[in-house]
Amino acid sequence: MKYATGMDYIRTQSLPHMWCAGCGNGITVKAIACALENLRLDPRKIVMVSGIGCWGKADDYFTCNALHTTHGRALAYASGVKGANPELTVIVLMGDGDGTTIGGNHLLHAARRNMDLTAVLVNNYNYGMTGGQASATTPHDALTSTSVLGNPERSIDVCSLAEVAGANYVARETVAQGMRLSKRIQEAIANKGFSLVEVASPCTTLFGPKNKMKRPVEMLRWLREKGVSSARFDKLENAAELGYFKVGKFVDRQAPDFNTSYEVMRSRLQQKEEQ
Ligand SMILES: Cc1ncc(C[n+]2csc(CCOP(=O)(O)OP(=O)(O)O)c2C)c(N)n1
Repeated sequence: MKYATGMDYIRTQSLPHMWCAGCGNGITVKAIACALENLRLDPRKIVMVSGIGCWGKADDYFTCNALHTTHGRALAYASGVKGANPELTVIVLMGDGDGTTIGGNHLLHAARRNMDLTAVLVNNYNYGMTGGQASATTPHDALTSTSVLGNPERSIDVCSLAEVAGANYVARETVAQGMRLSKRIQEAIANKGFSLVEVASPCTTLFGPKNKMKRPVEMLRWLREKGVSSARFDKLENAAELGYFKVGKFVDRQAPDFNTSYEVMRSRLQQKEEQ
């Protein structure tokens, strides 16, 4: 069996990348590139729409078209791109601060609208680029530069949010299992409608060291141990309180995407005009 390398989709001129040692962003780039190769997509017909932050720099490392936008607004720009040219494959790259905190409202409505976009949201549990402030996914009681005595807030479950808002495809994986992650991204791109893949990833410079995980490998172990299947999660007592979270595919449905519905409405206008 031939395994994808993803190399046709990786912009080698931009390497080495700018991320810290042990960061999961490189694994996620590779996972996306392999998914694109397996789907045999033409890089000229793909647009990577990124927000701002460490993960927001990811569009630099692909051979595809790129649109580097503003913090929290990548989904709005991506909706414009897809609306203008439905032939394009649009992949949205957002951090947790980007996609769930400042941009949470856009996430809700992108899922509800069910436009054919694939959001790859790298959750490193804090605002990485600006110094490790708490975000909407920072676990309760975790230490960050803005919660030095522990986070008094509770974290949001991005996947549940996307599911109830109406996304066609929702999954979560960790960077500790890159091939599984790539498979989910491939499924997400193949699904016509709004898809969200949450990538649980280590911030080895800020979040890890503040939370008793001084070395990158300790964060990877944490992700691998705590990320469990839905079946295992449901069997564990006090799973959420003990820091376990579900990984796997949560939603894979075929509700009509926005552009398909829009064409139906447009044909009504045509019918009216012909009457
Ligand atoms: C509108 C706006 N608000 C705030 C900022 C400052 N800012 C830049 S990156 C960033 C944090 C990014 O965190 P996240 O989205 O989680 O991505 P990460 O860096 O962790 O990959 C912030 C607050 C900005 N550039 N624009």
